[in-house]
Amino acid sequence: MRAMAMVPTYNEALNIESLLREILQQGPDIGAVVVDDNSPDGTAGIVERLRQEDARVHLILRQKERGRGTAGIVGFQYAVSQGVDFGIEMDADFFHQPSYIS
Ligand SMILES: Nc1nc2c(ncn2[C@@H]2O[C@H](COP(=O)(O)OP(=O)(O)O)[C@@H](O)[C@H]2O)c(=O)[nH]1
Ligand SMILES: [Mg+2]
Repeated sequence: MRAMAMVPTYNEALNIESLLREILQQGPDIGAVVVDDNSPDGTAGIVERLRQEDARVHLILRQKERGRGTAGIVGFQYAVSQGVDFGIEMDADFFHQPSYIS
C-alpha cells in the first residue's frame, strides 16, 4: 500500500525540510507531494533539492495561482494520478504529525 502526504505550502522554508524528512522516515511506501505557490522565501527550491535526493518527493510549483484550497485539489488530483492508496493532507507547520500517517 502506498500513501502520499499532500502538503500545500506558502512561505514554509523554515519547516519544509524537517517535515519532509520526517514523512519519508515513516516507511518506504510513504511519499509526499508539495504544492507551492511560488513562495517568496524559496520553499520550492528546498523541496526541489530534496526531490533530487529522494524520488518519493514530488513538487508542484504554481506560478500564478494562490490559495490553500485550490492547492489541495491539485495536490490530491496528482496523488490519485500516481495511483496511491491513500492521500493525506498535512500542514507544513507540524500541526499534523507524520507519526500518525501509519
Ligand atoms: N499552496 C499554498 N499553501 C498555502 C497557502 N496558504 C497557506 N498554505 C499552507 O497551508 C497549510 C496551512 O496553513 P496555516 O497558515 O498553518 O493555516 P491554519 O493553521 O489553518 O491557520 C500550511 O502548510 C501553509 O503553508 C496558499 O495560498 N497556497
Ligand atoms: Mg497552521
